[in-house]
Amino acid sequence: REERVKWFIDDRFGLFIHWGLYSIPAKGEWIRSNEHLSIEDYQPFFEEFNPIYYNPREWAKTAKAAGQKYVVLTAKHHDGFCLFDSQLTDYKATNTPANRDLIKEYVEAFREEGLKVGLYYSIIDWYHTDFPKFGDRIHPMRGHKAFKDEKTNFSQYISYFHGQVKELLTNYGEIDILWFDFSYDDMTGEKWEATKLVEMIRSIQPNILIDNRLGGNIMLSEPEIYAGDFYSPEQIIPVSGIVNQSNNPIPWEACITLNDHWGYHSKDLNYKSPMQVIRTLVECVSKSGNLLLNVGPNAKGEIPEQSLDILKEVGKWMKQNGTS
Ligand code: FUL
Repeated sequence: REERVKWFIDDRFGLFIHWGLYSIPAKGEWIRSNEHLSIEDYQPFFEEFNPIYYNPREWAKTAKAAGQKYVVLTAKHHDGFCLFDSQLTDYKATNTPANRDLIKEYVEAFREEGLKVGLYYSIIDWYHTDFPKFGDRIHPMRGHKAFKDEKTNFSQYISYFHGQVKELLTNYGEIDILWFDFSYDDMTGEKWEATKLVEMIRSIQPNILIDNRLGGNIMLSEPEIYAGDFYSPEQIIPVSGIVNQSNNPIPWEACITLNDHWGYHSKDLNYKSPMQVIRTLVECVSKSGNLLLNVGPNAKGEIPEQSLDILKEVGKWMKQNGTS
């Protein structure tokens, strides 16, 4: 792991991008779960998805100017919609009015700007028929009587999940980070066949970094193989860095939003000030951690103006005070 994480520890600052069908209703990426929307309720957004201003080159330039060195984009979030041209589902950008593989353009654009490229992949899937619904804690159809006696074949979901990860690792050249999200309740790493998954990942791309969320988010006690390369505190900065059981520091990356949502939310104007963001970055770095700072582009593919303004200010500060 030590060799693998070298660049990551050195780079320290990345851009997180949450973007998908949920950008259209503009109430954050959990809308289906929060409002108990069925697949049918959500379908109009699939039919409407047409990000005419999607220009990942612009995004990449923005990130670079802010002093960010790497990026992570939601290839698939919990709603199950894929920004990439998967052969394993029809629920993908190529079948919407967008009509193309948005991940391909993204990977090429950021690589061209010299940034390391990561993909977020949701383990949770609210679209797949074989993902448990009725008894689940967060599924949009939890407790819904129509699903009470539904039989799901979880192993089919696992092959789908592993199969999609394989596609992401074989169709877009070298990927630097796989950011899985997330395990809960009894959804431990073994439930996802995480050991097998990680072996497959490493056999295709041995240098890729994997976050710690395959295994119930408990890096310190999971078996080494899928414990992950870095810890991923969310919306918080650990009080004094993070150590493992033998008291050695382990790599970590705080992921933090600019307002109070990950996915685009048109009414959430509770943006942090550039000063707060700079302080957050400094605090992470001073505690030997990274900062993955989030933006949520809108349905047309534009990063909100307020986020761009913050990133610009951070960039100015980085130019004066950063190391490169
Ligand atoms: C969480 C997810 O449920 C959120 O939607 C977001 O992606 C965040 C980074 O991780 O666990």
